[in-house]
Amino acid sequence: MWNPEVETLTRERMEALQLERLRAAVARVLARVPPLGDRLRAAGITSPDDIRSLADLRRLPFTRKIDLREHYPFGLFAVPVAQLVRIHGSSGTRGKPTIVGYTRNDLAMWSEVVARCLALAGVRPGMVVHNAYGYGLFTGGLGLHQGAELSGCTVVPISGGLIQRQATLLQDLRGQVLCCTPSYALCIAEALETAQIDRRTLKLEVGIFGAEPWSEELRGEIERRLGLAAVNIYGLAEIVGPGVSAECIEARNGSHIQEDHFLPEIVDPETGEPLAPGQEGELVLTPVTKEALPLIRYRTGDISSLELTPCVCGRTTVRMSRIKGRYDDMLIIRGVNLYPSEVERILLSVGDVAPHYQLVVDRPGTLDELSLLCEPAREGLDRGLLQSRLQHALREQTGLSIAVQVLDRDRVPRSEGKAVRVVDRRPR
Ligand code: DLL
Repeated sequence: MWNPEVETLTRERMEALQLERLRAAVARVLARVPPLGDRLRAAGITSPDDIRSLADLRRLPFTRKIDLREHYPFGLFAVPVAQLVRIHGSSGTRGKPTIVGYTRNDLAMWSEVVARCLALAGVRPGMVVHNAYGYGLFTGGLGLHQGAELSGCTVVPISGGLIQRQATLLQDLRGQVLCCTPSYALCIAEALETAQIDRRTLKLEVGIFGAEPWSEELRGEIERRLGLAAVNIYGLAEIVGPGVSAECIEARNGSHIQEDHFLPEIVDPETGEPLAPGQEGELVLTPVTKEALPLIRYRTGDISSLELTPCVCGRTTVRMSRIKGRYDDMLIIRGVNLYPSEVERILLSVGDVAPHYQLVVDRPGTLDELSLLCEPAREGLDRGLLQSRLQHALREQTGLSIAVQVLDRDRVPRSEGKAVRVVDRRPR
């Protein structure tokens, strides 16, 4: 454990720490972030003394991505731009990126939580970290980088791209920890196969994968092809970047949230009503120690649930379940709700299919139609048979008829960062 003192706190002591920090965050917002401070005052919160217990968190108004957009770029910052040490952005493809910023203390906190996540994943000081998350405005590259440096690892800052070089350098520099999106891990596996590099000659032990939804079935596929233990890491730029939570290598059953820094809640995505532990809904996070961007009750849009039962690893921190998808990425096809991650699960459980796929939604007439582009796992498979097996499994398990197109190998678009799983061609 990176920080056993915090990561094994009793519930009572964790909640006392959270309450103290929440009050400080509320004081900060009231004093320094006029748009959010006014909203707190309108909800009857005029001083941190109005927060008497953690239950009062529920009285506070939500913050959403739209608020960051409306006050783009610096309107919700609690410090002058000159006090920022770094600026990042969220990788949203729609419109302008969401801009976030960090003070020096924020960067130190971020490194600390990433170091905890690396220790969760079983990373030890001295290991070689091949960091293929993109460096730049995206938080993945630099976020993992600074956490791995703090952990005492040797970082190879390769970033994304130059896929064949990824394979060669992974072998030559003896990377033990691979950091990238799960979809890019598969591209690296393919590049190794193309370069005829036998994975048994590599030193890989652990993969730290996140930044996009992925299924348990994809975990199995990546582990088989790369010969490593794949661990899930979660985060978002608005809260800090990667490092909000990660799975422990012991259980790999839910991601431990760094809840002394990020207060988690699950709410009904439609009504905003709080939901009980175990219930699935939208994850809401309050980063209570951020100096530059202290958001209150930020609606992540991500669908998850919380788990408080003890974990075999000995940490006492709350765990969040694997993200099913973003609420706004949920497809509603003829009344049926469908997350792309569910399609991934079914696709990979059928077998004989490569783990690359894309869903295309169109509306040729009045009804939405969904098709699935995928590839056979290897040459020589009967594509007609594969198509009917997939269509059958998808209909059985989702209730929808999805037109499956089994393309030639390498025809489903690849990406070096987050995979594009849904192409929406519906007329707007
Ligand atoms: O993706 C931060 C990150 C970098 C996380 C590297 C993990 C590893 P954003 O670009 O702001 O930040 O995108 C955040 O990505 O709200 C989720 O929808 C999705 N996401 C991130 N991690 C996971 C994960 C980074 N492990 C958005 N599983 C989030 C599923 C994830 N979705």
